[in-house]
Amino acid sequence: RTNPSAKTESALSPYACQRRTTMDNHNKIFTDALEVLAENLEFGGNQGPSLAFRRAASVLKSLPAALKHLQETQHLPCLGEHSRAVIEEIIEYGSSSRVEEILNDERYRTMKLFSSVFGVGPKTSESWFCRGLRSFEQVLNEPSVRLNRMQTAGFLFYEDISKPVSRTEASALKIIVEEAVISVNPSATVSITGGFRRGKEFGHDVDFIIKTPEAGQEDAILTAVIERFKSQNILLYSDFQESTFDLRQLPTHCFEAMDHYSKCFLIIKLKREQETDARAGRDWRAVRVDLVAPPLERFAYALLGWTGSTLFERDLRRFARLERGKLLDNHTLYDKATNTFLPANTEEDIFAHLGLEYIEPWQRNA
Ligand code: TTP
Ligand code: MN
Ligand code: MN
Ligand code: MN
Repeated sequence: RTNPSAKTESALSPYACQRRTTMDNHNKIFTDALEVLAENLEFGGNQGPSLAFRRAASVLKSLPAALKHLQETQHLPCLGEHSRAVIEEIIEYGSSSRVEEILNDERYRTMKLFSSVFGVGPKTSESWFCRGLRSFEQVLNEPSVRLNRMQTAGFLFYEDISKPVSRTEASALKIIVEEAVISVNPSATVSITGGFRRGKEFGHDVDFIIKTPEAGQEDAILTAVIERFKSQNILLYSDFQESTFDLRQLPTHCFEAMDHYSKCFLIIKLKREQETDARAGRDWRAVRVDLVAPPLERFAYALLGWTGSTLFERDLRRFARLERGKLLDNHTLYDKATNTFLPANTEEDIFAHLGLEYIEPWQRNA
């Protein structure tokens, strides 16, 4: 009963970057519920409380088996009173009354619907909801609503881009992106990053990172790739953001900040392999694609940052700052004790600088 090794054996780190979390989630019934609670709080602008539910869900995702009894959560980190009550109710009754209530809530449902549109975030969704709008039809017929270019594309291609992208489609896109990149610069390479690099079977988009050996070519290569897609008549939407990268900059303290690399958010026509959409009279579907092109010496930091998951990234930075006195972001790793930047050629180098065991991309689904 007082096995001294039992405690260390079951000790799970409160940091996602010290846990191995594969796609094999044995506690989906609990994590789905906790994530609905988190999302509902985010829709109300309550990021802090929502993070508690996100962390609780993440801990459960890393467990080797399904929870059967509440006592099993006793020694787990990041599980607060609220999360435990939700888990207990689900163990006992199969669902959480609070979660069911949220899923039927008009505000939650409308916010969920509106923010599913490319270019529409929680702020825009909220403002539409507050104006009494409840459906896409009402939004599109409301004279006071002014859609920006991204949102216009989001509605135009909604049916296609709200459908998950498969791994097969991601591989087909990789060939298209690779062909375009190599035609512009034969020594550049393309790697898949984001959710597909973590082993996901489906994604909301496909993320690619481009490695260019020549310094300062990052903006030029992306503009040339975009031009090539245009000339191939497969470009449906493009938002190119040129590099604002400054080598002297210290890592940002704010996680949400976008990075400064040259990047573009695209909607691409992807040819369908077999059946053609007879009704729509077209043999392609629209797919969201993100491209990022960091300078060569920043590749490892950018790859690590773009691989995700969001919670894994958040905890890497938090761990670096609180446990190691180092600042990490998508561009660099800075040691506050010695006032030096720590160089890295690979992701392994960054984990080593932080004194962390290496976590493979498919183990970062925190
Ligand atoms: P997403 O493509 O949003 O998410 P995902 O690939 O994990 O999941 P999904 O299957 O739904 O597409 O983002 C991928 C990673 O890119 C995420 O960890 C955040 C990161 N990212 C940055 O680091 N900087 C940026 O400027 C942007 C746009 C994304
Ligand atoms: Mn398993
Ligand atoms: Mn993605
Ligand atoms: Mn993306």
